[in-house]
Amino acid sequence: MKQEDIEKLVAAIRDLQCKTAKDIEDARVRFLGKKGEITALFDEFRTLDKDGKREFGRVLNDLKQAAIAKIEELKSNTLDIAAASVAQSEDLTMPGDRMELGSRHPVSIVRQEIVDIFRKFGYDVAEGPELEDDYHVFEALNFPPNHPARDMQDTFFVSAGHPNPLLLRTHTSSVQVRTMEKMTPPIRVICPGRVFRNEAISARAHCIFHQVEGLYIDEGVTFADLKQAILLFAREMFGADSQIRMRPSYFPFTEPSAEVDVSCNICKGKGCNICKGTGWLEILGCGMVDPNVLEASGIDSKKYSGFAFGMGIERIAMLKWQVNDLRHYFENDLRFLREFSTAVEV
Ligand code: 2NL
Repeated sequence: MKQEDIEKLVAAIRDLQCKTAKDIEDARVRFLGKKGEITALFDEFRTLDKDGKREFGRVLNDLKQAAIAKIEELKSNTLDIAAASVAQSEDLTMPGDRMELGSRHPVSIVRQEIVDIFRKFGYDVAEGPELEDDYHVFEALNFPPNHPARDMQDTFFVSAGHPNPLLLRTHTSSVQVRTMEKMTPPIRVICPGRVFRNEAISARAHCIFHQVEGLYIDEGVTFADLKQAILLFAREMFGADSQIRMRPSYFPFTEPSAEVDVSCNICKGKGCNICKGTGWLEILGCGMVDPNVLEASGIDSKKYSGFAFGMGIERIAMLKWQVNDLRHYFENDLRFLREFSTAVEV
């Protein structure tokens, strides 16, 4: 075995040129076939002594790898081969692979449903930042300075120890504050969005959830308007025969305030385990916007009045589909998500 024979082969392979698939196959047989030139060198190699094996082992292997690589390169650069392999392996007239379509998340479905109902009533949709400041989340909404919701326990503060610290919004009311700052009444707006609270995660509480809040401000708006708006919403959302009832409640930003129950659409008010035998399900909180809140955002509370309401989207979705654990909404387990796949619109 001679070094120069090997070098000649290296050069021959390097300079190899082929036009057709046949040329490439001929070249492969010439070098790598059973009786090929490289194969012959390997046969000879086996007869060499230890020193000879040490001398030629590496170069022979390199030569063989270079030949294989060159043949592959020629194959991929030669059009009729590429075409032939497509023709052999694929029927281009076959229908494509089916893609599994994702489906909308239940929270997303319900948010859209709520938004659509209020759009039909003439409300605009507004969105705003999730990272907010203390002023828009608390101060402008009439939270007294020592209100427990400002406590570190409930709110994720991003920068503390500042007169107007940054924080993750705990409700979307901040978007409505920004709307009041920008607009003059009449204002009809709903604000869907993600909110954050520093809570231990359980079946009934999560540190991230979704809300839709609504705000209606004009001259002469009364509690009767609020009641009617909520009743119409409940009938659109839960069925035309739904009833509502209001219980007095307290929020810092509304006065008077109420919590609203809708008649249980499972047992039609007779009492079942979903409504815990009461016939009623709590769906939202609401009230007449506190004059302080209007004034803080530059709206004349002598001329204008308004109502506002807020609901948790996960809660409404739990009632709609009888989901018993809030954590399902955040785990993205496909077995859960696929239950909603019929709701896909393609
Ligand atoms: C609930 C209760 C509520 C509001 C939200 C609001 C916003 C402005 C002014 C006054 Cl800018 N009020 N929002 C009012 C009453 C209740 O939410 O249980 N949410 C999940």
